[in-house]
Amino acid sequence: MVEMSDININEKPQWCPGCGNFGILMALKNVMVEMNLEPKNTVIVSGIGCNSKLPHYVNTYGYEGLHGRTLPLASAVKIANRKLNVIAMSGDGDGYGEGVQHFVHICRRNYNITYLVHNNQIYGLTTGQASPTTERGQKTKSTPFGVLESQFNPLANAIIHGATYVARTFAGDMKHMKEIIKGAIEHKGFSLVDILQPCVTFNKHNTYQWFQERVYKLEDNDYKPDDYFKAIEKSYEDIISDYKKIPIGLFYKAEKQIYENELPQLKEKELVEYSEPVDIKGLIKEFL
Ligand SMILES: Cc1ncc(C[n+]2csc(CCOP(=O)(O)OP(=O)(O)O)c2C)c(N)n1
Repeated sequence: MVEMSDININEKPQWCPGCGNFGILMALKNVMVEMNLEPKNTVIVSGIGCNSKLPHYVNTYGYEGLHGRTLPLASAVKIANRKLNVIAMSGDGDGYGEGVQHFVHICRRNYNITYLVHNNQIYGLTTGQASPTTERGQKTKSTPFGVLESQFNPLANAIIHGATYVARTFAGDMKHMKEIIKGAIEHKGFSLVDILQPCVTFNKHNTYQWFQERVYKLEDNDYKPDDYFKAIEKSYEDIISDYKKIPIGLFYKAEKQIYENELPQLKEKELVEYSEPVDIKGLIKEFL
């Protein structure tokens, strides 16, 4: 049985006091214990950003990659060894800005990967520039006269491009976060969990109180996550209501073929189980 002491690590998080990342870290660790996810079989892959330091604070395998390249790395890990639990994480900048092209195509492929996006509606690590999910009109360091673009809708994009578990939760609600993350890890296919996360230092607009006054749970409203078009429509409620209502919960869930299970090269065994060393020189020669 996995105990909390197995996944705790003697490393103090470098986040600002009150940062939503603390809650996300705690929720993930609790889920790992509840689901008995063994650290030796779990890899947390991240990009660059405040959020992306999280793999340093859990005793699993971890890989902090390049900015925006979280998903290609996570998919490479999955293809190398499907037996691993692969949890990828990004910020809204990393995932929906620099990494958006990967996001689209990884949704299409439907890898069995859990993707947690710490959506604080700002570039945190670089101290407060607008991100793709910053509200239109909001003044930030990079938009002193207000954001001119309309907001990126991560949930609609995930559904349209083929993700099979699409959910949103809130870093101020530990119970909800745990349930949604647990469902995402249990799900067989690509799951996006967009986590609304206050950045207490660089986003003074989307505060804990601001969210608490607006979020409501889909599951309390008889919502069923099995209707593709209804899910897309629901994912626009925050934008359409001018942020008076922000639904959280499971928007969409479906079953679909998993990309890595259809690769003919992996029919017999995992890539890491092939014992023959790769002939690098021969391979290079072949391509020259
Ligand atoms: C290719 C590249 N472009 C830009 C940067 C600078 N940079 C580092 S972190 C970051 C933004 C991080 O914001 P987000 O992904 O939202 O994560 P947060 O820090 O808010 O958790 C940027 C632009 C970089 N490291 N690499």
